[in-house]
Amino acid sequence: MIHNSYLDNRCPTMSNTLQSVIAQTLPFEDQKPGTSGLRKKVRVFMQKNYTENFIQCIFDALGDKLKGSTLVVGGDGRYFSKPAINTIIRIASANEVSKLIIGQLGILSTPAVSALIREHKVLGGIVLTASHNPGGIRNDFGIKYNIENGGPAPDNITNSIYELSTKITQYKTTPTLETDRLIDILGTSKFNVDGRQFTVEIIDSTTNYVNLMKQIFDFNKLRALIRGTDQRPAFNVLLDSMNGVTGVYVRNIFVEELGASPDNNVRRVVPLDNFGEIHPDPNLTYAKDLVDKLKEDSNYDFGAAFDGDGDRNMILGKNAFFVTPSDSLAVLANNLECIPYFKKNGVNGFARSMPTAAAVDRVAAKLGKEIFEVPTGWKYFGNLMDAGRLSLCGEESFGTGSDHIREKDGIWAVLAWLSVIEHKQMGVEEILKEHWTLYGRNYFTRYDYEECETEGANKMINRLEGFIADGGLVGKAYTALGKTYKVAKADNFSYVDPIDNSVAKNQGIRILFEDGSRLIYRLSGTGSSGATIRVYIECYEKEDVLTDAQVMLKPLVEIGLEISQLKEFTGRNQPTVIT
Ligand code: VG1
Ligand code: CO
Repeated sequence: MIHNSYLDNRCPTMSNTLQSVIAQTLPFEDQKPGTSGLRKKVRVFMQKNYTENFIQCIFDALGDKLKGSTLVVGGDGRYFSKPAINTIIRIASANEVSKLIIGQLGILSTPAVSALIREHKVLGGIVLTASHNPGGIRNDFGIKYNIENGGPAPDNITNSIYELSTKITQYKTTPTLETDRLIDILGTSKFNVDGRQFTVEIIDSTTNYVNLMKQIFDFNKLRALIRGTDQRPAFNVLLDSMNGVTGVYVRNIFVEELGASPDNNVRRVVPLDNFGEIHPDPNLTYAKDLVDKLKEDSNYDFGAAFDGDGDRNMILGKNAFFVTPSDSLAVLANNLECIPYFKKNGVNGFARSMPTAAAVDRVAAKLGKEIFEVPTGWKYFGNLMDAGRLSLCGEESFGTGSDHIREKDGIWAVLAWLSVIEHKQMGVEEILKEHWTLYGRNYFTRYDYEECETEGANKMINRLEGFIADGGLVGKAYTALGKTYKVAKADNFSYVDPIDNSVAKNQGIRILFEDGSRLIYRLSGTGSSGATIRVYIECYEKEDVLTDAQVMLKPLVEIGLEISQLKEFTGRNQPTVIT
């Protein structure tokens, strides 16, 4: 941490007035936010006025609330973050924002931004990340707006940002506001812009978040687990930040606070602006490196990886025993009482995104809790949390979180898992087996076909929609590898928010079979080029809980390919990623 007193002298008197100006611009056609913000190649954001336009549109969408407001700004530190933040500073100052709270060097994980918005009770925040998408000059950048509850902006706001972006003709900025090294150094700088005071506060990236985790979890118990005690050996973890933003939080929480070894218990904990050229997505394909390490070294009891911006997590047990995110959610739901936060606040309902396997539904039924099924994307959980109906939720895409913030939270998920392990004094695999014995097992896999030709992908989805429209699939039986599945229902998922009654339509094609098995098809809303098709496959077994998931799901996978004719439409014989 570097404190520098010259900051106080930067703008010593209000007499040094800076003038904002109005810059002329033209709209871009492609600024429609996807599942989680606007994500494009860095070079797209680098175009003249591209970033400026989008920031101005965010501000315009906020209307009068913006004047005199405070916003949090930060991100995963990927390439182009700094110039983007400097642009935000200048445009915010000209648009009558009164203060920006910015993570030092622009570093804040997505969950940390959410926590800060809530802690300081400010209007919202801007998150600079393309999350799990690769970074660096040839890869992706992203901008996302979060609202006052700390969560991603809901559809009505992102739609209005997009509407504005198609018409924008000018933006306001303060070109003479000196941003050089401004975000590098902790401290507060005050500027006078058009006679108003404009404040930039650079904060430590981890302090607030670490304090929040300390309030939620029992750090003494977790420390004893990780360090070992006279009675018990250390529980040997390996946490992989994949060169993303969680590195700073992992070092602070796990190494400094909980006593993990900086050499043996953590890896890739220095955030890099290109993530060291890896794909910072914690799954079996892109975090294979970690999987291999755990397979090679059976001294490790536990492994976890995080994505670029720190909201995703993958949980592994000894020998890389893989926990599906759907199972992870169910296990946590079943054991929340061992976490002080829930002991204190109680447990309201649970929720999952529609494609997420229904393991948590069984826990909810047993515990007598409400369960919600929402569209893909964390923004759909926020209203339920604000209304006190939802405590824990997750997505099959390696997202897990609770109502402590309004984003999914990778570090939180690992601390929650370690709390359960400490409480039960059992390993990951044992916990899963116990869970499956009690509840049965929802086998789940997802096939991703990344960057397909858009035309073929759209045709495939259109054809499936046609089947739904004419009701042709219902009642049909499909057989593969000796197993037969009969279609009970087929639809395109639509959701009515129980709190504000807003409607989200066309959220994924669902083919539901008589025995409860499901096939789901959707197009990704986070890619930056071509079309990524996701196929989600799920079945439930009450007794047969120890078969390999890929073996168990093989017949349904074949049926899924047959119904969709995916190979024919995309020319792909294999998925890019299987999780
Ligand atoms: C994907 C996941 C979705 C997740 C979203 C953002 O969206 O499927 O569950 O909420 O990424 O995650 P899509 O539209 O590509 O399927 V992250 O870590 O980018 O904030
Ligand atoms: Co993410």
